Amino acid sequence: MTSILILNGPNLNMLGKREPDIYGATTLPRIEAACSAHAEARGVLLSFQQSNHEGTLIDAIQAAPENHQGIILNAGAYTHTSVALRDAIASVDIPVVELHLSNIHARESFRHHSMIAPVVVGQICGFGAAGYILAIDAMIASLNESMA
Ligand code: CA2
Repeated sequence: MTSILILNGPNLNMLGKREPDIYGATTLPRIEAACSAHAEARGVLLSFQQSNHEGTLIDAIQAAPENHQGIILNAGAYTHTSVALRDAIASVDIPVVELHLSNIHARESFRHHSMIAPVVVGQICGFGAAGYILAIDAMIASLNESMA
C-alpha cells in the first residue's frame, strides 16, 4: 500500500496553543487524526513526524524512501532559510509536496521566498489545517500521474 510521510518542522508542535489568528486553533494531534481518517478513506498509509531540529528533518527526508513513496513537508521557518533542507529534498528520488498553513506570500516579505520550492512537486499554502488534506490528495494525484 502507498505510504506517505507527513513531516512537520519547527514550532508546529505549538499549533493550537499560540497565535490561533494566524495558524488556527487546531492542534497537531488533531490535524494528524483528520489526516489518518482521510488517508484510510483514500486507501493510503500515513506516518507522522515533527521536529524542531534541522538535522533531524534532514535525517527523516533521507530515510523516507526506505518506507514511503512521498513526503508532505511543512518545513516551518526552515522553508525560508535552509539550503541543507533543499539539498536533502533534491537528493531523494520520491516526490515532496510543500505545505504551509498560512499564505506565506501574503505575509512578511521574508516569508515570500521558499528555498525548497524549486525542488518540490508543488506548494499548498493558505488553507489552514485543511491544507494537510489537500496535500494528501495532491500527493496521491502526483503519484498516480507518475505511474500512468
Ligand atoms: O504557515 C505555515 O505553515 C508556516 O510553515 C509556519 C511557520 C512559519 O515560519 C512559516 O513561514 C509558515 C511557523 C510555524 C509556527 O507555528 C506556531 C504555531 C502556533 C504557535 C506558534 C507557532
